[in-house]
Amino acid sequence: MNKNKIALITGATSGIGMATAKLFAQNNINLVLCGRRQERLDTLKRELEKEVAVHTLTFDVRNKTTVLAQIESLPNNFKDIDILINNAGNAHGLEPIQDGSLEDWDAMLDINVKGLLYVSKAVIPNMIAKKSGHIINIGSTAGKEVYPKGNVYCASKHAVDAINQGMRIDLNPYNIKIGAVNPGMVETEFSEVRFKGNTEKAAKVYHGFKPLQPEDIADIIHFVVTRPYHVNIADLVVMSTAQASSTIVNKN
Ligand code: NDP
Ligand code: 8X3
Repeated sequence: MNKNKIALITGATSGIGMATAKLFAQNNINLVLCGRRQERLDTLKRELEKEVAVHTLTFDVRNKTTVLAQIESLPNNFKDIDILINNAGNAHGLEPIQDGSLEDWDAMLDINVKGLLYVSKAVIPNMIAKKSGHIINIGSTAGKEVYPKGNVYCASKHAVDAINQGMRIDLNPYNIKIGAVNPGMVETEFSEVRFKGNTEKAAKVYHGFKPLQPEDIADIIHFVVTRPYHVNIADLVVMSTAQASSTIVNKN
């Protein structure tokens, strides 16, 4: 019998990461679930370990020492990561560049770009050693175009796009699959975080049209990881049917 694969998912406490964890569990993929909110990780672990083996790691992706130590500390039966979903990320604020906050800029670049790099740095050596593995970087349509007031968030996701391409080139000799999934608007806690807990403002983002749901993205991620090994989905953009670009959304 084939051994279950092991996936490490960052940002598993909410939205796209949580939906992906649930779908992976239904499909017999063992899980290393990461996030900062321990209670949510514990609840998810209790739910999903009825189906697969689950281990949780609590860390802030901004803290490189902790990221490396936590991933190094994985028990032997979880060390051999087959799939890395670099999903943790968020937007902070939506302001023209001249009004942007330095703290928001730091958060977006430190989490979305440097955090993704730290986690990858910890996971890649084992993939190189075994000459197999699959990394999926969650980018965004914001990594393909820039929209008004999106400035630094868009820059962080353009960086993810560049890192995705760079990883694919550099890890090519090691038979490692690298690809990005770039969603448009998905109804998660994303806008609540962007608008600093203002739920009313966040909900308005998704009014008047049917946005993507986190389960839609999980379904695509699962499709990507279940292709035959010689097939690598290198870069995928997915939007709600109502969305034509970052700024063109058919609302009624
Ligand atoms: P959510 O806010 O629902 O989830 C974000 C996840 O990232 C949470 O699990 C959160 O966990 C984790 N996270 C955030 N900051 C940190 C940190 N400093 N350290 C560790 N983990 C962190 O948003 P989404 O599910 O929508 O976002 C997931 C990814 O999808 C992000 O990269 C986002 O940019 C991208 N995306 C989202 C879109 C959308 O419209 N929703 C569209 C395109 C891309 P915790 O707080 O417990 O640490
Ligand atoms: C999240 C989608 O359009 O809010 O990456 O930037 S958007």
